[in-house]
Amino acid sequence: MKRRIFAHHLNNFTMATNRTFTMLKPDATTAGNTGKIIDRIIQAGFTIKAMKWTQLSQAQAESFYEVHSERPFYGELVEYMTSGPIVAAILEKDDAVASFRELIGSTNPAEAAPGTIRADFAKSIAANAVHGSDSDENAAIEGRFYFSEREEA
Ligand code: IDP
Ligand code: MG
Repeated sequence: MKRRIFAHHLNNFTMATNRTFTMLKPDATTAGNTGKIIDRIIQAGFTIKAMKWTQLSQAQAESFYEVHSERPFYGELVEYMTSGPIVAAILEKDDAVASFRELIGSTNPAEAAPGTIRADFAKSIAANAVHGSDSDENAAIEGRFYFSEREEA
């Protein structure tokens, strides 16, 4: 019994350090690229733990991007992120945060490496197809913005 409890806690810890959070942004959903991008994510070895198609309200977008509230593009970003549907997902893989940032490429699609999701699907620096968390801590916060523990696979 003790062993089982220990293994359960160890497993949760390991999983928590290997998760990231993504959103497919309105440019990707409205262009019909949702399926293609999800396929790239799966083919790259990520496991989907939770996923939903939804749309951000003004208040939700302001809250999600609170960390960027002092940046000059904040207003534009919030307006853009509320302009259409998004797909939110929690993903799991070894070294998930860094691995996913590599898969999506640089913020500015003009600078994104060939073959990355942003190089192939992004329209502009704001409408850049996908979000990817920048740390384990933010991945957990952002995942909880959309999903309760009960909703995770
Ligand atoms: P990241 O998404 O690559 O982590 P961040 O610097 O965290 O990039 O910026 C968050 C989001 O804000 C970007 O994904 C993009 O949609 C938007 N953004 C970043 N820089 C600019 C800009 O200079 N103009 C307009 N939007 C921007
Ligand atoms: Mg960021």
